[in-house]
Amino acid sequence: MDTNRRKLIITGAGAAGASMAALAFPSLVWGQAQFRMKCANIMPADHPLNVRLTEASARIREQTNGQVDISIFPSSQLGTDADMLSQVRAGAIDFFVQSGLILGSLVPVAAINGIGFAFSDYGKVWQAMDGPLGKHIQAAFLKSNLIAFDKMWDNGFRQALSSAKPIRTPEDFKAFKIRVPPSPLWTSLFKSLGAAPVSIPWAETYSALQTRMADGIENALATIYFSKMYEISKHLSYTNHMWDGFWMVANRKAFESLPAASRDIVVKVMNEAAVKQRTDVEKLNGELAGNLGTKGVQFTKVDRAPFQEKLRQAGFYGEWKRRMGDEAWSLLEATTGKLA
Ligand code: X2X
Repeated sequence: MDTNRRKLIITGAGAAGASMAALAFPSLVWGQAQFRMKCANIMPADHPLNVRLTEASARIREQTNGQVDISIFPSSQLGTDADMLSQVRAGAIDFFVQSGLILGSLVPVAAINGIGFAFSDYGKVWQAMDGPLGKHIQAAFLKSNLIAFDKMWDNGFRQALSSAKPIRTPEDFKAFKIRVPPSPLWTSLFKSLGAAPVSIPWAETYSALQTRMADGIENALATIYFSKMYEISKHLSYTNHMWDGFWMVANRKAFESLPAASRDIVVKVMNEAAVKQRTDVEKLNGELAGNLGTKGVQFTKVDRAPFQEKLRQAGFYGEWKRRMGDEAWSLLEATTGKLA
């Protein structure tokens, strides 16, 4: 955490009140968590995101001597993305972990990691997101009273998954009803690729494939695997069209109501967990092809150049440069090289 944010958090008003309450009524809090908090997301419970969050929550309980007890709610248990975003803003939940592109409905610049074909590999991803671009986005979250933790969690490079036929060229996307998450960047990306994107929350995606409301989806291998989307759609094309990761954002007031020492523990443990989760996901995304193959998934390698060219011709990069602003765009291009 940078010094400014640390200062800001340490001077938060709630902390003094909370520890005085503990001093005044020690018997009431003895042996029980003083701070029960909720952390929600849409991902399956056995995805590394939730495995590492659960582990981190236990570690936080231990290191705060039971003071801070964070319950993890996976699998959209507390609602859709839109519901959870309102809840974390209102303080009904304390932490929300979700794709920058979806959080972009509140903090537009948070969607920038999803610019099509921007990142070629993980080295570049973490250079940007752990570096100046990530800092720029954290500052934007703070303006909306959300504290974004330093280390993003990995979802992965996203691939196209189709029910009827493999996607090989941009022409295959013509009139292809691809499910996209609710996010303007996602819709724009697939419109620019010539597809017919339909915006559907993740919790409804499996049934959208079943009922053929969508011809396919796009997501990272690990997410496809843990959500069992391969049961319906079996053609996976390695489009690598975007890198997607999750920000952990906290309701500022709730977070600042923790005593300073506990806040430091939460930040440290969550950041460490995110870094471990990155290794889990990268490994899984590399290994899962074999496993998905045994479940009948067929893999297609694609030439990505014509897809990116199609985006260029559609004016996608120019439009998103305008929408993201020159500062953020140049921080992105400092890592990815020139896009627009
Ligand atoms: O596809 C989604 O909705 C997203 C971004 O939440 C996931 O990757 C599961």
